[in-house]
Amino acid sequence: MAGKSPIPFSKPKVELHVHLDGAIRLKTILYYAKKRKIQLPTENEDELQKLISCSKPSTLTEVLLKFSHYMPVIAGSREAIQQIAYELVEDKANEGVIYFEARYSPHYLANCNVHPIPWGHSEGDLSPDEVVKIVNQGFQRGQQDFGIKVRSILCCMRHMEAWSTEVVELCKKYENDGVVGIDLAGDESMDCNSYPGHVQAFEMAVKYGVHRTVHAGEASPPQVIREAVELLKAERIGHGYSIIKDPLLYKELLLKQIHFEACPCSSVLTGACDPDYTKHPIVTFKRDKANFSLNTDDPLVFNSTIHTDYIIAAEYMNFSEAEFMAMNLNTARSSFLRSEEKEELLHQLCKAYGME
Ligand code: PRH
Ligand code: ZN
Repeated sequence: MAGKSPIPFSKPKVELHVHLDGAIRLKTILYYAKKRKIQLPTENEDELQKLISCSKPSTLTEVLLKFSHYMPVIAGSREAIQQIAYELVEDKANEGVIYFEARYSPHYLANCNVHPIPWGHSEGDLSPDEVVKIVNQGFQRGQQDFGIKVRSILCCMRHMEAWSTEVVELCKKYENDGVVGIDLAGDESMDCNSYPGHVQAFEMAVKYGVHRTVHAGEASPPQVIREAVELLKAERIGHGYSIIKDPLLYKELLLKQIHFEACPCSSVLTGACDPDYTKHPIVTFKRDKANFSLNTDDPLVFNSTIHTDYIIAAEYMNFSEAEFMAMNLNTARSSFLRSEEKEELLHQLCKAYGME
């Protein structure tokens, strides 16, 4: 469908919502499976692609289960973690992204998980703290080699409240080493009515001056978005599509200029939104001049690049060149960069867009 179209926007882009562990190259997974002697159901790239990626609308729960096919190959390996970080910078540079914020769970990559499929295969005792150091090194090398800017966001996981305090402490510890924010990810379609552990961690984030984004309103009702903003003090919402079902809350968040990290391709393949892109909440966001961005989320799982999402926006949502530019400027303004760095990024974009 969208894959064969020409690139609709070739100017520099900013991306705020991409998961490092959802953006790994197939080749790298196969390489480390062989190197670490971890058996995958296949050694063939195309077959692995079929196994890992979603080609038709599914559910968020099903999509998240895809990660367990390949995460055992990467998690727990210092070398693999540094390599996926480095390669993501190269891939984003090739897509014309000049600044992005990549997110991941240090606990997942350290192999502390309690996933349905046990991951095992840790190289000794890799800690979440060391994972952050290693990812930072990969990003640092990537920034030097590919000339773009990268920052990271550390994820708390909805079902693992016990990790959240450590996540916010890591955000604080590495605030001068590329970590710019905290997130809450995972399966929000599960029953998570009360989450004092996350609330406490996000309160600490406010105290520490750590920026906050929360996955909400993807597979959950608008109430979860309200909680994200009111309880967790989120400045940005990951997805947030269900907001349009609550016009009053939507109006309130429009006034507050809360940023929605929208992911077109992901939103349909997770079953969050109707496959008819012409009726997508992003169309409403654009009409209402909401503050939003376009992102890939998990390009490995959705077999996509940022161009896939921009093509969808151009073909089905009528995005013009001027609207892509305005959206990217809002995206840069809503980034978690420090103010001087944000100004520099905005300046870089304006120059590339011929606005100064
Ligand atoms: N919604 C919720 N959680 C997601 C999404 C989606 O946007 N994509 C990835 N993740 C989770 C995966 O479990 C991944 O391992 C984790 O976030 C950290 O990147
Ligand atoms: Zn996400």
